Amino acid sequence: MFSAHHRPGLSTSGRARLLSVLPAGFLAALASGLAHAGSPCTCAADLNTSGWVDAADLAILLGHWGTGDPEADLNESGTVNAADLSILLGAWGPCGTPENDLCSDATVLPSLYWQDVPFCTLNATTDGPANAACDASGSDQIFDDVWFRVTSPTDGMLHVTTCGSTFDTRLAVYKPGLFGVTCPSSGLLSASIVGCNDDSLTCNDVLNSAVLVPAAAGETYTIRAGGYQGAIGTGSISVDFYQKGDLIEDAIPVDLTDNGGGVTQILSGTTLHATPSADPNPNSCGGVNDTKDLWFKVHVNCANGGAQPVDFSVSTCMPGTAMDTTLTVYSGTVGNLTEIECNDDYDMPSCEINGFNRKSFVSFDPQSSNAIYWVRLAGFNGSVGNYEVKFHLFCLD
Ligand SMILES: [Ca+2]
Ligand SMILES: [Ca+2]
Ligand SMILES: [Ca+2]
Ligand SMILES: [Ca+2]
Repeated sequence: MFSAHHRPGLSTSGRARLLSVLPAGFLAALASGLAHAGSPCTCAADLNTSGWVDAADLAILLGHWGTGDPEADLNESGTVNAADLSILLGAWGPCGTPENDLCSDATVLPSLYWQDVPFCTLNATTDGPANAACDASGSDQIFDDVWFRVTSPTDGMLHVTTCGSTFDTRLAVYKPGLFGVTCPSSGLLSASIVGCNDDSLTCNDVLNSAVLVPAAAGETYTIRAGGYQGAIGTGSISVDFYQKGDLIEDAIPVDLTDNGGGVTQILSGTTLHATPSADPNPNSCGGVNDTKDLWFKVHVNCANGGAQPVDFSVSTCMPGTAMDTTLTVYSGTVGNLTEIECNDDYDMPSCEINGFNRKSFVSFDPQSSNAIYWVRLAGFNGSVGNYEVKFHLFCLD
């Protein structure tokens, strides 16, 4: 890395001399505006990303003069011409810092389920503290960081990645600390780190980063993106919220303990924001595998130690279900599921929507008490809507 303090720039007189040798007509273009398009960096004219807009960048631009090379086509007009030159000259000198360089200036994102936001760490300063949660590859700091803030629209999970970024990123997520402080510091009044990552196998470039943390509806999370050991560059962060139960790792817990005479639990909600589980997913019924689904983690248990479960059933054939569902029950563990039962449309009047069997019912003998079953409630062929699901267990002494 160069040191900005020793970087030679052009003096005012040098710039004046430069102007005298520029192609005719550029002054008019200069007056037409200095908007920078196409890059998240405030210093897009810094073509060689040195931290300065200087003669080296000018040489690059002139070297592409008249071409459509996007590297030097600053206003994305399709041609490198006087308009691009005017942008470069207008930005002459040291680059400014990103507007979200400081945590206190974090870019506030809308409260959406899914969004991608470009960022640039060129000329960013390191204002966040090191944290043991970030310790990897000999460093626990996130260098040259930029900041975002977002409020969760839902209870569930927050998934942030820098996948696709052009450099070795690091990423952290914080939740408010004492008195609602949103920025981390070394003091007592610091935001709390809830996740940090350097390299993630979930990104095509494993030097990019990903964090998956629990989220609470209405809670504000602060996102910090930076680099490993001085790596800087451009990228995009994806900020995704998954509603409770959308991911199997965040399955909705259902305790089905029969104290005698059977036990019933009824839950309701919507799959409106549910996303498809990984495909292929074991699913022997329904139209397509890749349906928007919610997961339930059901603890099937007979309170009387001598009792045996004889019937476990799950049903969406309830008045509150207004969608074409499928239900699949699995045993096993996350990542190693075995399908036990599956149903798309059950033939019973309560399972009808507009006179057609659309809702679902599964039932089987669990064989043993104190077991975990995974229930996947999906919309047939990608449909979403409101659901009401009934879990029932009956044990026999
Ligand atoms: Ca910073
Ligand atoms: Ca990394
Ligand atoms: Ca899902
Ligand atoms: Ca169905």
